[in-house]
Amino acid sequence: MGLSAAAQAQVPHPWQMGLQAPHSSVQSEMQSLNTFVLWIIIAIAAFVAGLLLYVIFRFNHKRNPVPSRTSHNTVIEILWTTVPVLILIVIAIPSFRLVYYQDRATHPDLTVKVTAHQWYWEYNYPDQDGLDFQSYMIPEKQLKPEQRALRQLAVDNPLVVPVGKSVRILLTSGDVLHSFFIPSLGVQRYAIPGRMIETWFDVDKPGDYYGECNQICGINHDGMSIQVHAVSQADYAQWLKDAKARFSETLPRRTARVQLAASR
Ligand SMILES: [Cu+2]
Repeated sequence: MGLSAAAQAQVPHPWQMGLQAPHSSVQSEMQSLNTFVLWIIIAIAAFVAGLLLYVIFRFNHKRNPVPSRTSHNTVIEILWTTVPVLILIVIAIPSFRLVYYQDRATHPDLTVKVTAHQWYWEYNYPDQDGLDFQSYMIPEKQLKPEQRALRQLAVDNPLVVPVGKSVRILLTSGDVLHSFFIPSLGVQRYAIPGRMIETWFDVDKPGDYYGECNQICGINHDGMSIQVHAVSQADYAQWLKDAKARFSETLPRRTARVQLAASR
């Protein structure tokens, strides 16, 4: 599986100020909401700063030696209650819409079960004869020179998905709390032992999209890198064939585990 150079990869950059470029429907929506809320925040901050400056200028001790004794003003009190409520409603409506949009895939094309372990990720394709493999971060010393920018990000076996398809993620943990976090795809969900949490993404372009476990989960928490490798449908079909052969040695072990569990 080729690891693309840092230039095409969705990775964090030094001195990055904004969010990573969006590459899924959910992340595009998240960035629009982020920009929308940012403008509301700028307007409120400017308004409050303007009021403060006006009060400092107009009502200081020199210009206003005898302060007003006003303690109530019904009109102003109604305004400063209703206007913030309206602003919160304006923010809440698109927020809730987005929360439910990213919560579940409405028409998933494929399902990947993701299990977090101390300290690696396990990817399982239940519709592909239970294709199952583990994904470990490549240690810094083993990175090729062109992979320098992928320090703490590149993995040995990426999660491979077809471009443009709705990928349903079923997320759980085999031990402690972890978090499945891929910024450019708008994915961030807890992996909780004993619980199955659903989310989804669709990748818009072929390439590599990097993330990390985002919940302190023990001494090698920093080694739980995530790499999503998005390819065309044809390449995906080819990869499935190769991967089934390559990772087939893990299948008998799994079957043995299931038999062991059943015999107890
Ligand atoms: Cu973790």
